[in-house]
Amino acid sequence: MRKLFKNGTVVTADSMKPADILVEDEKISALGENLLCEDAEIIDAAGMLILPGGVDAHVHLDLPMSGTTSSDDHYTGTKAAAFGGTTTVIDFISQDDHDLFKNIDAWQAKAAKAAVDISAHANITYYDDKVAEQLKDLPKAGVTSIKVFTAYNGRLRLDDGNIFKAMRVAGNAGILTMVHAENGDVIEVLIAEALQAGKKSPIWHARTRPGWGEVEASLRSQALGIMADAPVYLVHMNVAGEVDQLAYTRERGLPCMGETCPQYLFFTEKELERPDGAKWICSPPMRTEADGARLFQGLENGTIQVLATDHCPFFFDGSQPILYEGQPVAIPGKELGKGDFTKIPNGLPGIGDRLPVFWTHAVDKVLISPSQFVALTATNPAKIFGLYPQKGTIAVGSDADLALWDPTLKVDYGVRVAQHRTDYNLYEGWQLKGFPRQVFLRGELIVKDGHWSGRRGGGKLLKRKSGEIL
Ligand code: DUC
Ligand code: ZN
Ligand code: ZN
Repeated sequence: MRKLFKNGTVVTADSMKPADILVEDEKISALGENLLCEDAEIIDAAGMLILPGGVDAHVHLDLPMSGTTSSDDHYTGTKAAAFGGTTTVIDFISQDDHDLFKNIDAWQAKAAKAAVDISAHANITYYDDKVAEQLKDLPKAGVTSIKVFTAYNGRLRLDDGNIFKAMRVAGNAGILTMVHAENGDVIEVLIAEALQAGKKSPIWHARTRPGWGEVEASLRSQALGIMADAPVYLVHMNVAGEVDQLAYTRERGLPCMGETCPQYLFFTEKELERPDGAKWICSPPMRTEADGARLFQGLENGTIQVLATDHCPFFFDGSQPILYEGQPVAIPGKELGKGDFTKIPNGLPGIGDRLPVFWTHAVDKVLISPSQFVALTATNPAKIFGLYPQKGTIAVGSDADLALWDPTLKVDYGVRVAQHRTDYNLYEGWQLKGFPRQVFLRGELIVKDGHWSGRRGGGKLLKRKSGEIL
């Protein structure tokens, strides 16, 4: 199979210039002006920017929570990703069994139906000497990142001593430690008090998870990493003070990095006061406009390296079916927490929204350059998580994951356009400008003008090497 992309403008993290792209056997085999290849299928990309397929470093597919399961599985979620121009995602492997390798096997069985390329981080939510032994061997299975939690007491949280120990083993083994940084103890106290006082509406989700807990826990977890001689990556940064803490370590040349997600840039906790506020419940919660502005600035000035999604959708009303691929589907969702915010499944759709929403509000508004956009949404996550240069760029030898991006295309966005398997979209009624017209996964056309030609199981399970510190 040979394809020649003619007349497009190729955007990478370093440059933006007219170039043709020749694709052979899933890879980019030549890149340059006026390429010729007699037997190649010609794809005319005139007027298009050609971006590397997006890399979403933080998604939750088929995740059990609050008595239900997140409504996108490894097929539907990756298909939705593709519609938004993302061709690689990194999911999480729960530590359901203490045995890390059994968990990887179980995850691979579920991920085999992915429609774009996929890998996973390993959650470490239980730690002992046996786990430590296995942890250092995770890279042999292509897993080079773990996630630990400073919140969710009695469930997912490790104490600081065990986080420190896990980071030390991880650092020695070339594994990056990602941290969910909130103050678990304070959250437990505040939730108990709120429930006792009958304060159960969605806004109390935010009020019981104060931002100062993240400021404190983000510095604490970076400090643990520094003491353990291990790099740290802060996930879903959502508060200005966290950006300050990350800037503090980075200014000192320490190996700390971070990510934020569109929901923290474009919404505030005020959404939780709406009658349908449950739609915006995720952990950590959204904060204020000033926090969003500081996060945006962190992306602009390089303090924050990655824009991911934390995609973890639930139906708003899972008693009412939607039509998905022509079939009625209803999955219990946010309604489970009617009358008690602690029972609302935490999480939001976003995997397909990320690129067009951020393009509209960052690149089209000339706040972020197209190359910076590519860096934040594809190249940096590929580098940090050990997928570069196979993923995250357009270069000879890279996988031919390409989004033909029309920067002039206006789309009235919402649940009808987004392909997530859920009944709502956070950006309902938003007018977006800049959207992918065609998406290719390793040279295969999988989306064209809103039509799906990808396959269940068409994605590859990716083994990752140790990543880079950016
Ligand atoms: N936060 C969520 O809101 N959902 C899934 C996991 C997480 O960290
Ligand atoms: Zn988290
Ligand atoms: Zn998450």
